[in-house]
Amino acid sequence: MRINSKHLGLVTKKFNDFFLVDLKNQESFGNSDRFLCKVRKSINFKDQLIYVGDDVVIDNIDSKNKRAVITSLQKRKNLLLRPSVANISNIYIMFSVEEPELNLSQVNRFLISAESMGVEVALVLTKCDLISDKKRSFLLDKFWKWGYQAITLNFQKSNHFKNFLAELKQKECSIFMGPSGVGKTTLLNMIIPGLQNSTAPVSNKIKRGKNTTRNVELFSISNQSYIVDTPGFNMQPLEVDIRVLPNLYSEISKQLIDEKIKCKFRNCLHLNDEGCNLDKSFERYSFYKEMIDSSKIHYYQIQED
Ligand SMILES: Nc1nc2c(ncn2[C@@H]2O[C@H](COP(=O)(O)OP(=O)(O)OP(=O)(O)O)[C@@H](O)[C@H]2O)c(=O)[nH]1
Ligand SMILES: [Mg+2]
Ligand SMILES: [Zn+2]
Repeated sequence: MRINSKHLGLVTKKFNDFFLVDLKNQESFGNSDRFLCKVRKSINFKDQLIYVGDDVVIDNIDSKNKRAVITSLQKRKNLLLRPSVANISNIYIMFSVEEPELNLSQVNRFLISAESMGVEVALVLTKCDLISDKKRSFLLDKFWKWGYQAITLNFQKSNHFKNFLAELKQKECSIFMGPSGVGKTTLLNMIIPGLQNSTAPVSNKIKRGKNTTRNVELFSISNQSYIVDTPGFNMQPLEVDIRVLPNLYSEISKQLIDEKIKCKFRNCLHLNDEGCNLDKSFERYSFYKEMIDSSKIHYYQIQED
């Protein structure tokens, strides 16, 4: 795509001061449309850094050596932190049902942290070959109650991957996030023909992943669809304001919005608050409480008019 005779590109990888940029909309500059770029020295992006997923304008295109310079950064829709990725449309939280074993509190933290981004969030359960059909149904039912229709995968069943790929092709830019060793890169290798990124078995002793993927990288799966693979990390730091926390739990927001339940205080945290009318008999309530309790923000109640 040309903007004032310059070219619009997408940052797919970042290392030190260099960026790999794919030309958008398939303008052909030889056999590959990927350029190694630096940012033009005279440009000051007002201290804004450039991240994977950013749209940029490139100039000084050297099609023989595949080099170019980034001259400006386009406005971004959103920026995910840890890992830093821009312009995400869908977050896929990935967890294995075994090896490493499922930790529900950790699943919840990843989901809530993703929900705070304001984009579509989905849950993917991998390694379903390691559990019985009965256990799989049990988990599907559990997460349904949490508000998620989980996608279940099993690398012995290729039809699971085909269906999932068809879904991903409907999305603009999907990111795979979850702990190390759950199979994020394995999935990517299965859905992108020819890609053979490194994967590694979980360690025998502690049944944890080995942090195999080290970089954030964006891959094209069709003209308009991309997937981002990320390094796995086990603790998801939660940087969510507790005042918005209730809205991120579907079990709570359903009651407050759909069922029009009202508590005495407008900003009720639904703990032991006076006049709280929330039905707290849902499974994730203990996780919700833990999150609020661990937050250090001081909070004052405002009486409902
Ligand atoms: N049994 C079983 N093993 C799987 C499945 N998917 C992936 N694995 C295995 O799980 C291990 C870890 O997979 P990776 O793809 O490296 O995991 P990752 O999430 O990318 O891990 P990091 O890059 O460290 O974050 C590999 O040995 C895979 O072969 C599955 O469906 N079933
Ligand atoms: Mg990986
Ligand atoms: Zn309440």
